[in-house]
Amino acid sequence: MIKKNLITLLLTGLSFWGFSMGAHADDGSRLWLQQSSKGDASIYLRTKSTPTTDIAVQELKDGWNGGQVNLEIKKQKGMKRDAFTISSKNGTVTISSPSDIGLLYGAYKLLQLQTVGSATANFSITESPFHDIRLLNHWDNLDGNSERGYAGKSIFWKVQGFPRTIGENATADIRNNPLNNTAYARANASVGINGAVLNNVNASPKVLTTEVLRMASQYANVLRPYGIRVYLAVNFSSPVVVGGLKTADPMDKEVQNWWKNKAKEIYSMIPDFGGFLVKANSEGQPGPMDYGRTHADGANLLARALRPYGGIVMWRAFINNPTDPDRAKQARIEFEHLDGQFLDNVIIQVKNGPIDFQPREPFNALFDALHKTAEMPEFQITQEYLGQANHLAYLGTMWEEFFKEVMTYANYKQNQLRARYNAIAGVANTGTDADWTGHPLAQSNWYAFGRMAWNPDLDAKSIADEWVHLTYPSLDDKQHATLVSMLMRSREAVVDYEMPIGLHHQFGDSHYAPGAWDNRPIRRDWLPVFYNQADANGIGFDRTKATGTDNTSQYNPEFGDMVEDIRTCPDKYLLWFHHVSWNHKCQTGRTVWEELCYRFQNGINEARQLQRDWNSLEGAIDPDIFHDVQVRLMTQTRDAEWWKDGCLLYFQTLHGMSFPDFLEPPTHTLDECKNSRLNVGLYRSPTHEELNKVR
Ligand code: BDP
Repeated sequence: MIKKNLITLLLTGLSFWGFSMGAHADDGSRLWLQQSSKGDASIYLRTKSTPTTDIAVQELKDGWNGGQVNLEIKKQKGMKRDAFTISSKNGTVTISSPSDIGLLYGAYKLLQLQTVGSATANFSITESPFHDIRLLNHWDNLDGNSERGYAGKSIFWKVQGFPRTIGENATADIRNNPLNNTAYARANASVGINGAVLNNVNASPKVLTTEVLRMASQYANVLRPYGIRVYLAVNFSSPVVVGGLKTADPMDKEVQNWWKNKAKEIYSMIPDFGGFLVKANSEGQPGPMDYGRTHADGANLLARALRPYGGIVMWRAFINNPTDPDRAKQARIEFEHLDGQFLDNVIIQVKNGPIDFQPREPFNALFDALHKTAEMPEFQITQEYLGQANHLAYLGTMWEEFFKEVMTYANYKQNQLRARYNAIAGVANTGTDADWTGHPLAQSNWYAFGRMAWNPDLDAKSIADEWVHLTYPSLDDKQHATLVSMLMRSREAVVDYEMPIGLHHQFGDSHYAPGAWDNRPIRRDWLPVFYNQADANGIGFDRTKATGTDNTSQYNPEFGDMVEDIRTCPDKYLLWFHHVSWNHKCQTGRTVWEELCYRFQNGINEARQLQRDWNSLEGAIDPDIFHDVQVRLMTQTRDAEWWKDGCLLYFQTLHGMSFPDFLEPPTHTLDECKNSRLNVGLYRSPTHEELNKVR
């Protein structure tokens, strides 16, 4: 008995020790911001100091291992405010920029070059952002939850903090720890992100109460020196719910005054407030159409209120109340005819693809449909449809594909440059988990978003390479290459087992597990069977002009004609644009049925390869992080197997063909797949609170 207790005690002690030591060693919370300085650099500020230059100087003191660095403000004609030059001559480095924030960006860049190994004695670089407004959208609710957040709770709003203690007791402490305020701001500034929408697009009207605005202003104070502006998502009914008015009709004088006064109040608290993000008349949210008005009437109402202060309105084009039988056409149908009616401080915010953040989508046909209205892409950094925080899916490759497509087929750059405001947004994957993003390797997506928002010409591989250098600087060359290659292959693996050859939206309820058979009596266009259109003869959603919904002619002919013609439509979009027979020959020479089997199997093989690759890094990565990722990769492989069995067994019930020899026989029955509840008990890493308790 005594012996047993002793052993238990020992074991508890050991695991406690092991856990806290491990967590202390590296819990992932430092992100890509590793510090390495010997602390003897000479940093000279050749300009008046500001809170922002103070940070730049401090970052260099903490991190720079070379000799002297000079920081100087230099206005140059045609140079953007955020741009900077770094030049190093015989080891003396000068960072110059037209603004203090440009100096801070330059300082972070210099430190990154040092870690990557390219801050040599003589070099010179100039960097200038392509997008002027580079935003994170946090889908965080005031009650502390985060919509489609898989990394714990909201980093901004406390679970218990709203509405109970809001007001006098409210503190704006990001992640309950004042030190972490700067971690969030530093991480963003280090990749050039310069704005944050602090709350969910499904916005609570309470966001515009004075109490919440006061909290937002505290965040603004913390973020301002890092060049980050605060924005809020607002509910179109706010004048009714918060203001007590009878209507929110944009043509009503009282409503107009209410927004004007609200803007005045906001700017008295947050002088550099960025503006509003609005989801209107979509998925049950109120909007101008409730009053027989248009999107332009609604957006302009808010734009007029913010205009005197330089604020913008980001009006979302994700209108998920389809009037057309094909949801992919909706955004363009809703907005094209309104071109020219929006004020120039309105930007239409468009999801990259026309359906909803699937692992692969062609670009939304609304890009390039508006010629007098600004548009901005919305990416989803949080992996709602890509295995959430369980699967590895580096999204740099997806965004690179998007930029290539819109630059080739939709005049992306020209359109951005002609607009008064040139912006881009990403739905954040941050939460209260110790490592911020749930999956430790999903930090790469936050990083990649910032880098591509700055420079959409960057390739995903070089960003992955940078991120691995910065986050795991102690890997040797071979290990480094292994991790970069894992990132680079990861998203295609997810595509293979979740949406091979353009088959899309096959998700069950939680947007996690397969649901290809799902045919419940709910809205048709929410159901997998609607998107797969599978029966005994064939599969795929016909969006052609010839026989389908004619989504293809919404595109510029160069792209539209290519995907319309089944001979030139790339396999990756085959079932997105075409309904084909199971025996149709793909470009690979395999039939559609064989190709689907081949892709699902490949997805599984790739997931297993990710496991093997990761295992080869054991000992080179902090043990806690190593173990954390190892468990998630195991889950990913398990899920890939369920996806294959679920989808293929279901399709087989329709056509009765046998499985090709190369396919591993199923290990689950279709009934098991239907009841798999894969999303229950998702693995997640400990939150800050839990870690603190253990400590
Ligand atoms: C869908 C999400 C939902 C969001 C919606 C949106 O499932 O949670 O509210 O998009 O973007 O992808 O508004």
